[in-house]
Amino acid sequence: MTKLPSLRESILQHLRYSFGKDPEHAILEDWRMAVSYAVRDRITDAWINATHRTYDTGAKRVYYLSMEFLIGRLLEDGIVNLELVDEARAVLAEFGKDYQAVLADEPDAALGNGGLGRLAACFLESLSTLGCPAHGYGIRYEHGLFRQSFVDGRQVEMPEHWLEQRHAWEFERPEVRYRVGFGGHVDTRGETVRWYPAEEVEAEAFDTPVVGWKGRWANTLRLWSGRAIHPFDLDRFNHGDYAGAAQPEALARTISRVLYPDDTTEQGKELRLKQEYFLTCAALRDILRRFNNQFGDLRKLPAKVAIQLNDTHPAIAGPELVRVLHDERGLPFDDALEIAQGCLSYTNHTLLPEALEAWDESLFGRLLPRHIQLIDRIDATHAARNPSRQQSMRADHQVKMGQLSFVMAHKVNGVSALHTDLMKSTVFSELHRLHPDRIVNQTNGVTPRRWLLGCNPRLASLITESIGEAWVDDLDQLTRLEPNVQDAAWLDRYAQVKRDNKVDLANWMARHHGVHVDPDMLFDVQIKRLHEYKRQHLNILETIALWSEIRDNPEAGWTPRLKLFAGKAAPGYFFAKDIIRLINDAAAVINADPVTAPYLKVAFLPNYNVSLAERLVPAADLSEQISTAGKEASGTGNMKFALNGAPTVGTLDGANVEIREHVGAENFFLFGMTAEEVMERRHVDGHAWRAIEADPRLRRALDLIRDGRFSPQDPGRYHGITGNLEGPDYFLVCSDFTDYWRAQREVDAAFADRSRWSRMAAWNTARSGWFSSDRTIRGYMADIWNAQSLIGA
Ligand code: T68
Repeated sequence: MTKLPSLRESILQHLRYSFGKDPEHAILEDWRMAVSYAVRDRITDAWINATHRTYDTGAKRVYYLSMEFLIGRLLEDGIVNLELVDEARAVLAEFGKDYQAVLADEPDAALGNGGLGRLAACFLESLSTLGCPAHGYGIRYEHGLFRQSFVDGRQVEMPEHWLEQRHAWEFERPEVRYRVGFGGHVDTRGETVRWYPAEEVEAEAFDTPVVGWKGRWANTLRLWSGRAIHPFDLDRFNHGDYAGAAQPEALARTISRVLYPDDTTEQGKELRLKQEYFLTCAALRDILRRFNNQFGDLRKLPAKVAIQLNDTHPAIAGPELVRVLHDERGLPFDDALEIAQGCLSYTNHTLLPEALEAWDESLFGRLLPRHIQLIDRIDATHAARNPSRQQSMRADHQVKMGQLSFVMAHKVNGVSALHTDLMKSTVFSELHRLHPDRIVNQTNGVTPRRWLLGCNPRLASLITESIGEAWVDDLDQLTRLEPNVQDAAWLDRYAQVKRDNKVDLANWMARHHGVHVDPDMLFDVQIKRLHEYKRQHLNILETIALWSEIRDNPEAGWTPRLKLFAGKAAPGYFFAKDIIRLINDAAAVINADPVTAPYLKVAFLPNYNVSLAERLVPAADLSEQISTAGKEASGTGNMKFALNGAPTVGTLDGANVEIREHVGAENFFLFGMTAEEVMERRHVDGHAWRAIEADPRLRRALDLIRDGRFSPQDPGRYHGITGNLEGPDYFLVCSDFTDYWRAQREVDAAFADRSRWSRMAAWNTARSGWFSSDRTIRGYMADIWNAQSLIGA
């Protein structure tokens, strides 16, 4: 390995020789690229070494298949993990460049919708930190999640072009290409079955190295891009059909063009199914090629290869692996099935019936005619071995991907203790009875490098000064802060960190969004995808009720509060978009009210993404985790807030339950029905009306919305929302309102006592170490993958 020059030298060399600029003429983007290349060079050494070690030791590899990797910006990740922050800042300062501005110049790679995609990104970082040989496989979407702006309070979607700016992190691998087929027919001759696809495209690999803490290890994120096998039809061109000549290329590229911006219902779109097969087919070919080169004997596959399915989106991996092993490599079907099951495992992220993937069987059979045959054979084999089985993978003319994933996996996991229990008792109850050892829990986690060290440097410094730096990759060490939490002087410093972070955010909001807020207000934050079950509308109802109460009695000693929202709604999810508009409309009215101005402000920040979360999380006082119990599988934002010292106001849902156990009930504002009570309440006739009748504050808030107080030009604008809440109210907003109001007034009282509040916040930090994704990944390695760390091996 060549010795690299100093970071300063590296940056200047790249500026000159990679970008042809001297420091005087370099623009911000040149600096960003030069710093990125200098950092990348350092990552590349770790990366190539890690690959050698994996080959030399013959270790088992983990493959994480996911339609989404919400990686965000990568430069700061690299700088932080290589401990180059001070050096990079100094070099840039020497040339009059602002470190933060250089970081912020990087496009935010939004190759995901929400929690599922961000979890995949945290997992990759932890896999590298732990030195577990791993690859992430995904799609290199040209357009990530849409860019959101507001026009008259309404969400407007614009395409995201993250690849239009220069991007420093990927290595194109033109030599790594696989053909992926669709459609066509199946030819059966006795035992020999062959699939002849009608259409074929090529998947080309692009690799991004993912470096772990201190650069000890780096793994690969390999993203597939679609291309045509014969990109240009010269014959059509020569006949004057210029547009038609380029058509094969355009069609193939469509496959990796857009991320489906929907985290609720699977649109029955052919293209989505094509994307899923495209990712899976290319990934499996790549995995088998690597395995063949090194090991050869296919029966060893489960000993050397662990394939994790991030939700059912890559579930076609089951039948595809069986197809390759049986149809192409000639293994007996039963052996192929057993080998595939030995490799595969599946993570479930939702119990919402509308989000469980099911494909129309005629579409599925048309696109993947051999796979549907194999699914039937897998289903029949499973039924024959389990005679009491009643459900099937094929029902209602659909292919049920959850059932398929369960049967094809040797382990199936939920993402929080409550969610895993509910999987056993609801959607997978029959399969759980037949395979009682298959479902395991792996409560989600977040990487502390990005979600504390990187995003909250002030708090990170205070922690390191107090207990040393070992916490960064051993987050349980945060409990060593417990004595500090009893110390008034230390708590003052902790409170000062939070205040400084709030001042930064307030300045940024004033500069970029024209929103002016007092940093001494309570910063109450709800940031996540918009969804009825996440109940942003419960929050805005409480805000409107609070506004009315303050107006009634402005001198009652209210705790000043800023209600901050951010999040995107799926473009076709009209109810969620109405909620956004309502929040914006209410904000305009409330923020213009001089009576309530000292006590209440509301802001909805546009275009929520990873970078905005990194800005908001360190500055939050209160974390809103208010989903209808039983609906949020886990949550991961809840963990980021707790770690950064924002106590939760929340229901007993997902990982909130475990957060409350860790930080202590006295440092958590609990409200609302339990998952069991929710199920019972739904059966109470007129539950919404009963709740409204019983609570005049709720009654008044609903009246204000329905009567057009926030939409005077269009009084009926929110009748969809009020009609839903006063009628079916499936997510039980009304039934939980009164208790939510109570919890929020407890928050007011607690916040008014500043030393009490700081103590609660600091307990949250000290007790959140368990929510590191390092802990989660260790769990997967031990309970699911049987994989080992190669650091120090
Ligand atoms: C989230 N799911 C869960 N789905 O809602 C959240 N879905 O509770 C959990 O913490 C997180 O996963 C990680 O486990 C999602 O984010 C999606 O984004 C999605 C995307 C496409 C189709 C279905």
